[in-house]
Amino acid sequence: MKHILFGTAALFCATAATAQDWDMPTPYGDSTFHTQNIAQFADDVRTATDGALNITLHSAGSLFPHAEIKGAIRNRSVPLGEFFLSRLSNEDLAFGVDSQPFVATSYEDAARLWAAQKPVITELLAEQGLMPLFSVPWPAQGLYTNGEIATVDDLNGLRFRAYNAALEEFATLAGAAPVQIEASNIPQAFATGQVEAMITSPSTGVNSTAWDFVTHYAPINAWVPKNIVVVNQRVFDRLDADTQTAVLAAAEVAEARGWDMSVAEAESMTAALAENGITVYEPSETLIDGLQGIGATMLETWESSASDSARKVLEVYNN
Ligand code: PCA
Repeated sequence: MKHILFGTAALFCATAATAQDWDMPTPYGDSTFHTQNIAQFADDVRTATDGALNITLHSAGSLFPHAEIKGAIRNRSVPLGEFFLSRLSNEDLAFGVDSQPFVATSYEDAARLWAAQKPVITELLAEQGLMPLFSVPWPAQGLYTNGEIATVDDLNGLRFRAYNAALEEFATLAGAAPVQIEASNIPQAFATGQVEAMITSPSTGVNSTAWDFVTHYAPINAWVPKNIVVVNQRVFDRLDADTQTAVLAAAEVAEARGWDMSVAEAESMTAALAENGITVYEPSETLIDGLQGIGATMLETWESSASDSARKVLEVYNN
């Protein structure tokens, strides 16, 4: 007994001496599958390192607002965090290719696009002392409105919720009036009349109880945008080799699990929208033609200002 107690104490001391606590900010709420996947990632790291690396999640922008998460990792306020990858398109359009309408619209496309994008953005992030750990897509983006939308003209004048520059441009070209709103603030933005339509995934529709404020959903599957989890390179380099290996292994597992979760949600969350009373309808050819036309216009603008890095992503993807 004495021996066992002594052993436990020694183990405790060894762990306590090297144990590290990492705070991890994320933008989305606890019911979001991305957050759940990251919670599992944190558990996996804790288990694999026998508690030597303890990651504490701070979801829904509770530690840092979404817009500040990348900067907080960069200046080492936190070692790692999650954000919506295409938010960085203002730094380089390479970050935003996944949010260009009708470039990659299926999981298969999205996987090929990520394969093309990953080496390029890894290099860009390295210039800022950041390293990607894993990236997971949202289900393809669909259209939420009150009443059915038959043509692009029906979007004219609608106050439209947006979450990045590309969606803002898309809404504007459709004649709508975009307003930037974080996912956690969607219900309030609709309740107060700040917005009356949106494009997002079935997951975010369900997580924000869209049936409380819209009647119709069309799976226009316009793009498949991703979240990314990024770690500060210097902080990572200071981990011992075993812990580094454990983090990278858990990240690889989290990326595969996250893509599977996303695929499952595309179906189950669309069904949940219908179960909760939303009319899910197939978009008309006229509507899709019109929206694809906007996508083509956006791609022209994109090409006129894209960096060599951004061009390379699209080139590799298209070949
Ligand atoms: N949900 C997030 C990003 C894309 C998505 O499906 C949002 O609406 O903010």
